[in-house]
Amino acid sequence: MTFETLEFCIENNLAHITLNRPDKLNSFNQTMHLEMRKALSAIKKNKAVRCLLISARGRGFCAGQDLSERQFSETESPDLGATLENYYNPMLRTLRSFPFPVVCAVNGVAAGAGANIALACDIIFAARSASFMQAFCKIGLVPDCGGSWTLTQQLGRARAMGLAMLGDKINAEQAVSLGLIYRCVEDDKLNDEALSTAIKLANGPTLGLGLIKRAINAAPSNSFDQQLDLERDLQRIAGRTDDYREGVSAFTDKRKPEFKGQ
Ligand code: LHQ
Repeated sequence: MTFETLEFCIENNLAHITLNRPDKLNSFNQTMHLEMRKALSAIKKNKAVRCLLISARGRGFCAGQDLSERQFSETESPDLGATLENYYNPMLRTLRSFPFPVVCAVNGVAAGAGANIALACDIIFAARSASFMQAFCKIGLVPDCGGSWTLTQQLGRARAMGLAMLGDKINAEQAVSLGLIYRCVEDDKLNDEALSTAIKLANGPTLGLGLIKRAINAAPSNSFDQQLDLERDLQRIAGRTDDYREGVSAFTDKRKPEFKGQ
């Protein structure tokens, strides 16, 4: 599959999408939306995929929606809700519901929708020089792509409100200490670190990893009791996988497990 705004490949159980409009800081224009939809749909259909890595070309990760495509007229106002409904929301729902890990490598500025797409991934690495910015308030908009949810869940009301209303840039180290991302790495190590983690996950106990994702994603809306019940149900499923058997055998035999994702 060849695209104009993305690089896309699936190799050895790992799908890799690279945002590739570096001159416009990888902001989402219509072509990129359509290509992203096609890439995600190809991943959904390919049962061999066990991890997705999202990275980006150039000095930015993604500056959100391409603002140069927004046409204003005297008589009509744009329906941004439709853009969310048709493009961003399906993308975010797909990333959250993939039954395998989604790793993100944030190489530079991640602004607006670009920040919240990154924050919706499962394991987020950022280069030391990267930054995150809820740019929406600067142009009169509301955080989208799940940002109002993610920020509130992860930071609490006061800090979510501050970042969303002031649009301050935070750097990668701050994002780690706030609990927004997993790790900050040196700029020249980012791609290697994210790729080696993605390869490791693509060779991991995929069903179990997918169940971990379900448990952690469900936790914010569950009571402790409900979560205990969910853990019981998911562990029942995990305990019946070949990879659990392999994990225990490898432990007993003192060897490295060879997980098949089954
Ligand atoms: C851009 C963009 C951009 C086009 C940089 N578009 N060209 C959802 C539903 C529907 C519609 C509305 O939106 C949404 C969600 C959203 O994402 S809303 C938020 C949209 N994003 C923004 O408001 C961020 C706008 N960009 C910026 O504030 C800055 O560019 C940041 C802080 C990201 C980076 O600043 P610098 O490092 O100083 O770079 P720069 O501003 O010089 O940008 C480099 C180039 O990229 C430049 O093009 P040029 O041809 O002049 O070199 C920019 O125009 C272009 N670019 N963001 N979103």
